[in-house]
Amino acid sequence: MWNGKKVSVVFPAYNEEENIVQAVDDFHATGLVDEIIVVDNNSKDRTAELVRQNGKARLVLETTQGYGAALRRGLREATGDFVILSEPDGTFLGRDVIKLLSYTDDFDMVLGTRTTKELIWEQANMGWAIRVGNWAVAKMMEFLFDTPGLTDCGCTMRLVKRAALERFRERLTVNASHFLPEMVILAHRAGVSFIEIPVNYKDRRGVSKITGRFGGLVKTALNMIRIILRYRILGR
Ligand SMILES: Nc1nc2c(ncn2[C@@H]2O[C@H](COP(=O)(O)OP(=O)(O)OP(=O)(O)O)[C@@H](O)[C@H]2O)c(=O)[nH]1
Ligand SMILES: [Mg+2]
Repeated sequence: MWNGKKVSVVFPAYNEEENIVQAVDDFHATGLVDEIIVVDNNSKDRTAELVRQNGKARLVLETTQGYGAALRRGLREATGDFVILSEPDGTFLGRDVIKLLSYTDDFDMVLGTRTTKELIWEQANMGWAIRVGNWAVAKMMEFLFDTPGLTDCGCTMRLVKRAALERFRERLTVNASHFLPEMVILAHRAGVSFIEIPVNYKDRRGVSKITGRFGGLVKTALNMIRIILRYRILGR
């Protein structure tokens, strides 16, 4: 609970058996989280079984494959007044939840940014190319849509108030890994106020599925640029 309001966390999970239980426990350890939704996305490992055993998160199965599909499902399932997106792969810290929540008096949406060098842990997958790429795509969005300052287009860790989410949730379309920019564009267009704040970013445990591979990184970046231009030019 935060100021008497319910806090939900959404974890998209595809083959996260190495991390899932620890992530659920870490976010619950804040004492602020009321509900954790693990969206299992056709995992072939023991992710679902471990969530059931652990018993501290609600397990939802999403069969449409993809990071965006899993997050969209989680956004529909969450019942809290504050909905926080994160990843159960060991890269984000549960305690950063308090940073996101502490901005909710002033903003409808609070986006994490992984650009503060002091908060990027050793071995984190945040080399020069990824950092600059995320920054460049974020700036492109900022200038083309005249949004508040943006420095990281690829940070899953973020909070949105449910009332604000409901103003644009049904318009979300992206099921693949370039989901995040569309969320920002649609939120901005719906008049949702937001700010970016620094969060910690750690090294991943387990197998990386998107930006850990060069091909995945380039594909995601190109798809992000394409959707930003499409919204700018065609408006949809
Ligand atoms: N790639 C991918 N990830 C999914 C899918 N469904 C859910 N996820 C989850 O989405 C999150 C993002 O995937 P990651 O592999 O962490 O990709 P990343 O965050 O870009 O890169 P690293 O954290 O450095 O590996 C993880 O929590 C995955 O478990 C899916 O179909 N594909
Ligand atoms: Mg990750």
